[in-house]
Amino acid sequence: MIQSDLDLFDTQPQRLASHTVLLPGFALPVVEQLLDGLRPVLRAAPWRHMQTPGGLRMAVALSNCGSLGWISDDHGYRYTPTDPLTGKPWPELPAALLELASAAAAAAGFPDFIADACLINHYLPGTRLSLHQDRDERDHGHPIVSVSLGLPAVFLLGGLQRADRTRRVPLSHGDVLVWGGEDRLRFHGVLPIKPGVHPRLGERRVNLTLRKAG
Ligand code: MD6
Ligand code: FE
Repeated sequence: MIQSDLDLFDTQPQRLASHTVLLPGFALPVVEQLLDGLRPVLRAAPWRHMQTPGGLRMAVALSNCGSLGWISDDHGYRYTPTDPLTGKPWPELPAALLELASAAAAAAGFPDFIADACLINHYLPGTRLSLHQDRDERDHGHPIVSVSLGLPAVFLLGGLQRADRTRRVPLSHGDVLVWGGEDRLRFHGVLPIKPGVHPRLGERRVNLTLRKAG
């Protein structure tokens, strides 16, 4: 059907739940600026696999920028002002990323969002992210803005209970997902990334989640 083919290229915001909005391709116009901003961040705070509190190695590699960064170790999950790997403050949030996050949040109905933390996740083909809630931020009244780059992913959008059914949301390069309000503590995860080569990022998916953590 022609209509469903066209849906693939739909760039209209899609409301997935009362306070969850998918903005297809919203980041595409600034992708090169984002990558330019991320390069020095990742030189200063390189990708690493953190340990879960249970002692397992996370499959996703991560880094952070902003005044706070999310970490996991045997003491638990939390935000820290410094990178445990270098002992230095996390690199600054690139301006293009900060501006994109506020613009996306506003487009999704959260007009006053100013991020102070960005968690940067790196997925190779086969990497998944198990169902979790994001609850380490101080005030859950602020939304989260999630930017997808590189290989496509299937995002699992669950409910407020772990056992609630999940909805599969395809996320492509340049898509931005915003959620907050009563959806802020929904369980969510990412299915194993399918093998592939993205023309700009190669064999990887990079996800940026911008938060007001402090
Ligand atoms: C990811 N994202 O898409 C992982 N969390 O790679 C998340 O865990 C996430 O996309 C909170 C809000 C939006 C997200
Ligand atoms: Fe999350």
